[in-house]
Amino acid sequence: MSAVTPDLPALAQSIKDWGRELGFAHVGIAGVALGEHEQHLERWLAAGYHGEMEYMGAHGSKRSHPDELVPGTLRVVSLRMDYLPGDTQMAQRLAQPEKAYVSRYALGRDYHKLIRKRVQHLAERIQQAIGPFGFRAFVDSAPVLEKAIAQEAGLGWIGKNTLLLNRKAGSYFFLAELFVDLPLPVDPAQASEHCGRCQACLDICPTGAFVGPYVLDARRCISYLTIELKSAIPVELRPLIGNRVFGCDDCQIVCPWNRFARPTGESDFTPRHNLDNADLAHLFLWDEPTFLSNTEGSPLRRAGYERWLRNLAVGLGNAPSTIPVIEALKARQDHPSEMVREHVQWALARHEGGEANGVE
Ligand code: B12
Ligand code: SF4
Ligand code: SF4
Repeated sequence: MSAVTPDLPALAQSIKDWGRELGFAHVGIAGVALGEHEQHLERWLAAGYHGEMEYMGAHGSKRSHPDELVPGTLRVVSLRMDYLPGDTQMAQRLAQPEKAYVSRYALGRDYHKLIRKRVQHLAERIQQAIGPFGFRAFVDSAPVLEKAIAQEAGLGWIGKNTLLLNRKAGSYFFLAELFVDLPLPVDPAQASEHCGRCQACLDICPTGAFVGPYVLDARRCISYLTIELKSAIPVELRPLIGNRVFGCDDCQIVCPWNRFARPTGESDFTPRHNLDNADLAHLFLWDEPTFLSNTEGSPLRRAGYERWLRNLAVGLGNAPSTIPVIEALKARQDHPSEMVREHVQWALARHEGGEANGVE
């Protein structure tokens, strides 16, 4: 707690103003009690829906108790930053099976460092105003129930697609938090939800990953399969993945609230290397040094080269049987990775057997 006793309501307002100056679209303040979300998390873990993401269950009750993760925490400042870089023709790319679809959050610079730095700046501004106080900044990677906190802070509601939605901004944004030991006034939690009778996200999911509204079996989600899963992609799911090679946006594209999504003001999220309009075959021919240099500071690095090729091989297996597609696959038939070779074999077999999309 700070040495000076600050005017807490005025400080809360300043934190919101500074947050907006630092590029956040919305800032709210929550307490540390996350209520029923803890049980939802426990049930989800007990069902095994987290698959290989062992980190999701690895921190005991800290994930649902911010004050156990960082003792002394009294409030959590929740922040969101839009990431959609203008019109990237999502539906058009998904309808072009020879193109690679990279999910729209991953086209530009990795958000983790960028956002954590901004949250850190926010903490420094608070410190300038009130003197030393206890804080920790988080974005995505820590054991924090970010969407539950955001809902508590009034930033939106958790929709049936399990993402945080906002009536004025849809869902194409990142979440981040500043844990503080200051007893700031809290914002009203978002009490209403606005999905109503809609269930477009549940119906559109290409792999049928939703067990029901608000419950996702991550093991079937394309985002998990292409980014988190380290081993081979289950054969029965490969044809359903289409041309999605890194993440998936379908349950957001279809969401009516995303008509209100706003383009990001961050130039760092602008697509790099034509990733919003690249051919699968072209990306598959990047060698490892090219992959490493083209993905420097990008979220794509998380997959690593081997999994990148694995994902592209699946996309190519689902692409039309054209000469560039077949040639690209053949060029990687002898790749040193057993996993890559197996996915390439699968893809070539689809073309030989005439099972792939739009065989000529
Ligand atoms: C693990 C994880 C994943 C996993 C699992 C997703 C998931 N739904 O849990 C995978 C790899 C599949 C994934 C995918 C994506 N992710 Co992700 N992911 C996370 C992470 C690290 C943890 C999420 C979590 O806590 N899951 C635990 C389960 C239990 O939570 P849940 O499914 O959301 O369930 C909640 C509610 O639905 C509700 N609930 C559960 N069951 C029930 C039952 C009933 C009856 C009711 C009423 C409610 C209810 O309570 C639960 C707890 O709050 C967060 C970052 C973080 N630290 O929070 C990012 C995060 C959620 N991901 C994010 C993004 C952007 C994505 C993708 C869009 C990326 C992409 N384009 O490919 C996809 C979207 C897929 C989807 N529909 O969720 C953003 C979401 C921003 C937003 N607007 O909400 C986050 C917040 C990262 C960030 N800092 O910005 N992700
Ligand atoms: S991201 Fe794609 S695969 Fe995952 S739940 Fe949403 S629509 Fe389904
Ligand atoms: S698509 Fe419909 S049901 Fe799904 S999150 Fe959006 S509004 Fe809710």
